[in-house]
Amino acid sequence: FIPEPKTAAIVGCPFSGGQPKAGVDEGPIRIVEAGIIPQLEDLGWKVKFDGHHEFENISASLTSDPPIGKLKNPRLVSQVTEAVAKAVGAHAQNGELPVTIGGDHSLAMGTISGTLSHYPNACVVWVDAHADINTVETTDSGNIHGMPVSFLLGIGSKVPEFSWVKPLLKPDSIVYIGLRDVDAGEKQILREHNIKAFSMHEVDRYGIGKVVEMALDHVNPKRDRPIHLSFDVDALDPSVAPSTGTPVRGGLTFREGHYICEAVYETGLLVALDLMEVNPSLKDPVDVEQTVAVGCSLLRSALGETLL
Ligand code: 6HN
Ligand code: MN
Ligand code: MN
Ligand code: MN
Repeated sequence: FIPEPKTAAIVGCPFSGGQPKAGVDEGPIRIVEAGIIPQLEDLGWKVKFDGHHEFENISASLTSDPPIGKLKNPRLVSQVTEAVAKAVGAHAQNGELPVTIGGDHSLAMGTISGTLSHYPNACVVWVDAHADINTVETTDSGNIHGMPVSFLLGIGSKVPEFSWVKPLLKPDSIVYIGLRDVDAGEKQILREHNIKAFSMHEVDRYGIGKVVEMALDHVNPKRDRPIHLSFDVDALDPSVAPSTGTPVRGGLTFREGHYICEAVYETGLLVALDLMEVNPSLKDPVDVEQTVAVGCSLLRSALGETLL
């Protein structure tokens, strides 16, 4: 039984601690200012939004947060993502569809944990230029936004500070679309755990329609599992979404990105949605506005906006 939530709960997460560039915390603020709430209401959703989450009390409580191994801001990221997991889990429990707006992609450690707490059988469609699956051992940058998937899978050395993250995600329950900048250690992990990934090479070869069909056939062959869609805006080509922290050329077109969202919505199985890594401080105002607008339109597509 898959409930069909008619209420979307916006979980605004102004958080940048999973990576070093300031400004990604402004992403959710700009997307709400751009009118995402009335836009979703126009699609027929009841939208709940009680203000952006405030993580200041968490940062304030941490007098110091030195690296653990290479990991930067580990206590901050752990406590923030745990709070997000609780918020997302509670919205799911209420029969609402949590729409988490980031903020950096470390937040998905929280959102997906929250989804799995209520829908243990959920699968994840992860749309990104990057695999975000580095472990404590493989990370080069130490930026935790490049690591959430490994924590969710429970691979790599355990960090006691992250003991709240339960390894509830199975390697056959996540599928990637859009990859094109995957670290050597990450490629090895993908191979070792047989994790299905459709890179830009496959998007070129088969076309986005076929890729989404194959991706869903992999994680959701009977189309009976709830779907969590985690969309990193850097999956899109930088010409489409320029204002993001780790842009990589050769990305999804505007339509390819929207097609993924539309096709996931069409399954009727979407139970949680993330839009991450919009950073309104990295480009000139025109490029920033374009990136914020494309963020809004991806969210609308995932929540049922149709072309006809
Ligand atoms: N993102 N693989 C690189 C790293 O630092 O581990 C890049 C990660 C990017 C993360 O875009 O969400
Ligand atoms: Mn809330
Ligand atoms: Mn990402
Ligand atoms: Mn990315």
